[in-house]
Amino acid sequence: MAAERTLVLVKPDGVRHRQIGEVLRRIETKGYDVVALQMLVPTPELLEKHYEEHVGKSFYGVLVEFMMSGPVVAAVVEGEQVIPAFRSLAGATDPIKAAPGSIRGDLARDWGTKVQQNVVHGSDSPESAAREIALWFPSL
Ligand code: RTP
Ligand code: MG
Repeated sequence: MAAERTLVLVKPDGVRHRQIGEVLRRIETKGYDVVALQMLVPTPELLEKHYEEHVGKSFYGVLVEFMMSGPVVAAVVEGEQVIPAFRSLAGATDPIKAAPGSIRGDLARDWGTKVQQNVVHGSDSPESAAREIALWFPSL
């Protein structure tokens, strides 16, 4: 099967807790390639496009505020079935429910009422991946 690409974000909580290397290590150990990488504080405009499916939901404001609370590391990761594989590495959205062994299950620190502080983002479909990679890496 052909290689595919996904967009991974290490969210501000992961950067703050010095987990960039640990997240990238898990990706590389699994056999995937990091093919593009950058660190930035996202703008509201970028986040509105990135999270277009969530605009208007009750948690949207809290999510955007959190995502702008510090730098984010954005990576394009490549390999066979990397979109579902990274979702599996990341674990469930809610860090409380994320299994031990997963990135969120092992690394999330600011859990409790803060579901949004779940260390990483990963694209959820080939369509989302293409859209998100074009947003975060327009030169690719
Ligand atoms: P992601 O997009 O970050 O990979 O996470 P996901 O697919 O597992 O979750 P999704 O439903 O797309 O939600 C996007 C992010 O919004 C935050 N969130 N907060 N009820 C809440 O307060 C709530 N629900 C979701 C999380 O940061 C989630 O990752
Ligand atoms: Mg999502």
